[in-house]
Amino acid sequence: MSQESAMAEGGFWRDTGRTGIGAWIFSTDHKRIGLMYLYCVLGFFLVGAFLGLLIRLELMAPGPTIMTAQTYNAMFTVHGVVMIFLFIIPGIPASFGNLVLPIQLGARDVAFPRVNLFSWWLYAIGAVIVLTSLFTGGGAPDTGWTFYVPFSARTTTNVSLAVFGVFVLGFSSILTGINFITTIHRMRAPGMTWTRIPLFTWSLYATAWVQVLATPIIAITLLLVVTERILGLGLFDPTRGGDPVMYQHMFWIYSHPAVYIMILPGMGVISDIIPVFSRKPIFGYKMIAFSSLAIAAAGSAVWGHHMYTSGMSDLGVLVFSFLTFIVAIPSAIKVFNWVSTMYKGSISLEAPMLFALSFILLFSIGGLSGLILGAAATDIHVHDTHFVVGHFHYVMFGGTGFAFFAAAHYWLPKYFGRRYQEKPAIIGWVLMFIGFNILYFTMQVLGMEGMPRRYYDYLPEFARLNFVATVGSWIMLAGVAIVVWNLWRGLFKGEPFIGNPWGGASLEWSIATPPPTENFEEDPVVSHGPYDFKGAGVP
Ligand code: HEM
Ligand SMILES: [Cu+2]
Repeated sequence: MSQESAMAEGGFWRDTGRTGIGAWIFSTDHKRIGLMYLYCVLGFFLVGAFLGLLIRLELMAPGPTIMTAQTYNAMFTVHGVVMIFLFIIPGIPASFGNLVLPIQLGARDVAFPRVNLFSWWLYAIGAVIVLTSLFTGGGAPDTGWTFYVPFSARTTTNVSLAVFGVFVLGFSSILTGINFITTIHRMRAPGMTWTRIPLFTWSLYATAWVQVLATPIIAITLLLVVTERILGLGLFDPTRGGDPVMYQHMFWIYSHPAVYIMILPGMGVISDIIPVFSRKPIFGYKMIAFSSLAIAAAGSAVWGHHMYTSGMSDLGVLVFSFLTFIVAIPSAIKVFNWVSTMYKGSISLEAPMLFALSFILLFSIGGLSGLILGAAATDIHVHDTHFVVGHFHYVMFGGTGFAFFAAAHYWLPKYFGRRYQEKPAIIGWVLMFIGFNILYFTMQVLGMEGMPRRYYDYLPEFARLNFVATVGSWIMLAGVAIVVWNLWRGLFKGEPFIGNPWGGASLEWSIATPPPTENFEEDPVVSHGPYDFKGAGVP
């Protein structure tokens, strides 16, 4: 079928069978499931961003401004829980992973399409439970997203229901991981050798192992918090012989690897975009693929760097600090290879590339501030200050968040058959980028000057920079609003997007736009690598 006739037929949008909403929430088509995830995670991102705006408004000036201290505690907790568990962990793998991975492998769907649909249902149910916890019981949880004991065992807010929701979300994540691992092992088209797998899919492979191996630990940990609250088991409660530091170990044994669930898929997006918009094969393909696995493996052994000040032996601190520095090596390899790919390339600065370039810069700033935190001596100075908040926003939002929007501009036109307008995309990106740096760089300075995190109020000497940070949040969110609105309008009403306008060489660019229900008219036989533009016949 030619590109034009696929467009006329509407590809997978025009599925036979069910109609209406049933055609979506009961569909096992990976593309529909990917889009359902996308709408959900984007919705939660906007909710979380709105809460973030309110937190910054409260902190705009010293003293109480727009909310009480208790509301403030609930605000930053819910902001964190929504952003971490509902947006950034499932964000790229569940939405773009589902949309793109099977096609990049030359498969008609994932290995277990029904399990895939079940994962989405678990995600939706988990999300509903988490949201219900805000309005029922003793009110929205106020513990921070880390649910640290002993406070989380004692507070009368609705912690039990919230962590139960997170527990359900964990199963969704594990099942997606199992599905992707199996798909990558078993469903590759003839000729799709391991070294011809596009790097986005490679990054999802590494991510999936972390999802499968680490997520059960948080599930158990959160169940223990519930038993602690309901049965008073005393595992973590020192007055009953328990150990609160044990909770922190269990929490971070999952939650540090989880930061790699968040960032690896983002790095995969960047690895796919940079070569296409530089018109050059990726530099060091094998090193990038291998470094994903190295990050996943080494990153699972560094959890203790969150606990330098919680009480452990000096030797323990030394070992965790050493291991933390090792993780920086494969991350730096990736940055080096992206930059080398661009060297002497023919770079075109369209929206996906602008988001990808800003990813590299912002992620690098975040990673370098991670080294300051990873060195125990400097960490003791900035631990639990706004420096940490700045650090993880640089990696999570500057990294994964920008990669999410890079992916949206890069791949979504392929699925919708229409594209956004370039100019508003660029204006939105500029505002996001400027506002972002005003907001989070200021936080890092505030942290170094000693402003603690999660406090309702602060000393007058921090007033000016807090004001600056709040203004930054407005600029950034104005940018986000323009970007989202432009994407939304463009994908439903924009000009047609047909063929292979970016000039990609991986398989998703070889099929019709929008893709047909079964992805491929005929089973593909792969004869070239994902960045072999000549082999793919791209000029
Ligand atoms: C790869 C992406 C990364 C993400 C998504 C990430 C995310 C985070 C988050 C969410 C926290 C705060 C946890 C809390 O609420 O207490 C944090 C803290 C920390 N991060 Fe990262 N991080 C990343 C990379 C790194 C790197 C590369 C390093 C070091 C080389 C690092 C070192 C640290 C340390 C030591 C802390 C603890 C700081 C403290 O509480 O005093 N991180 N990170
Ligand atoms: Cu960590």
